[in-house]
Amino acid sequence: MRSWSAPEVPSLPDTGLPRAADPLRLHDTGTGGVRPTEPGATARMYVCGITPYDATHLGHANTYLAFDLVNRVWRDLGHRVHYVQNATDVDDPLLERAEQIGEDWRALAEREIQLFRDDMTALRILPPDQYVGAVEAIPMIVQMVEKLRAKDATYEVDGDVYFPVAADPGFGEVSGLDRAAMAPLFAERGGDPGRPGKRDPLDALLWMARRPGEPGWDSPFGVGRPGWHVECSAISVEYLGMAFDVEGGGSDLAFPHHEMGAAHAQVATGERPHAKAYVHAGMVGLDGEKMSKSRGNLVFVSRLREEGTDPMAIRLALLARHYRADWEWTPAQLEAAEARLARWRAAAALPSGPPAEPVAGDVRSALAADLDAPAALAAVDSWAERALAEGGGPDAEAPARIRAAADALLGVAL
Ligand code: 5CA
Ligand code: ZN
Repeated sequence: MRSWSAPEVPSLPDTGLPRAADPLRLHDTGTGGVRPTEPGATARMYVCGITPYDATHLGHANTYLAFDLVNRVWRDLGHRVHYVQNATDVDDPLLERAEQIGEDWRALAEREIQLFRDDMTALRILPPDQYVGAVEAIPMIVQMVEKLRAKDATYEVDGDVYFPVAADPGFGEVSGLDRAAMAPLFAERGGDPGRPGKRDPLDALLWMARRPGEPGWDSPFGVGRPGWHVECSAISVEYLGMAFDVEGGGSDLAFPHHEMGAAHAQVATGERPHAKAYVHAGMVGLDGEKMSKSRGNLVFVSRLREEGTDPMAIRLALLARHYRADWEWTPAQLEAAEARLARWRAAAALPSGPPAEPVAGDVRSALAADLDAPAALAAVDSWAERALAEGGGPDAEAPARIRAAADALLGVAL
């Protein structure tokens, strides 16, 4: 599918700022620790995309923004970034919503994906190099299920194909959960633990035989459609290979989604690990509940934009929270972000200011330490306050350098 258009990313050394040096450290869910990422010349990242049955809400935006920071920090360190994202453009919730509103499921998906692209563009989120829909990925998915079948890592229940989790000795390493913790999450997040005929309640659906009234595609295992986890597993391995640097998403994807995806990939290829780090953003809530399409308690990015909110203020409101925190959205946070944006813009428009080098250094070190965006914002705040208090400063290059650093590292255009 088409990705979206890339904003310009300034190169900070070109503006006279020194090169970045601190390697990016990120929290890995499986090991529970913060570790340095060690990408080669090209850093490789897969981030799970939306299921396009409703508009992008602030929870989604927060998750994509976290991985946008990863992308920006790697680029600032001189890496090329190979970034892949999917869109789950055929799955139960999409088909159910299409049925409910009497719209063709393809038209619904297409419309919501376009709205997502527009939201991501407005928020200046760098686009993936490959943006891949589940439907267009069916040949890769079928190939992965065939590889699993060749390794005797599939079985059938009434025409549906399952993956036995026992096939992967590393099962559990992605989420770091034990079976007691896995069971309720599996049931809650799209699994079918109680289905008669399964060998293990946790076994995951790879291919679902066509149901009446639903779409289906030809395959060596009959006409049907892919399970959810194998979609991301197949797409990531196809474009990035194994042992890519970061697999990302919200914390609700650690189990079962990323756990199963890794198990599929590891068994199908005979290599491990699927990703070197599994990185998860916290959940954004509203009124005491996780923001979710099924709960309907959503604040949409597109709605805020329609109301005239500056997307850079939305970006700053999200950056004010650490990406791994779970937090509640309130309108007051947007007001605070608008005030911050106005201060930054006023300071960056002055003819001079305090030197930018230490500020860029502080922003870089904050982001390199597991994406501490709140600390990065505080560094720019103190520069802006000094510049405004003094009506400028000794360095005529500083405002332009601060604008470049805010743009390149934080994605905030001043
Ligand atoms: N299509 C699948 C992934 S393959 C999916 O989970 N789609 S989604 O539309 O439900 O979510 C898209 C991304 O936003 C996922 O990474 C998910 O973890 C994240 N997300 C969903 N709700 C929230 C929330 N309330 N706060 C933060 N992130 C969220
Ligand atoms: Zn996914």
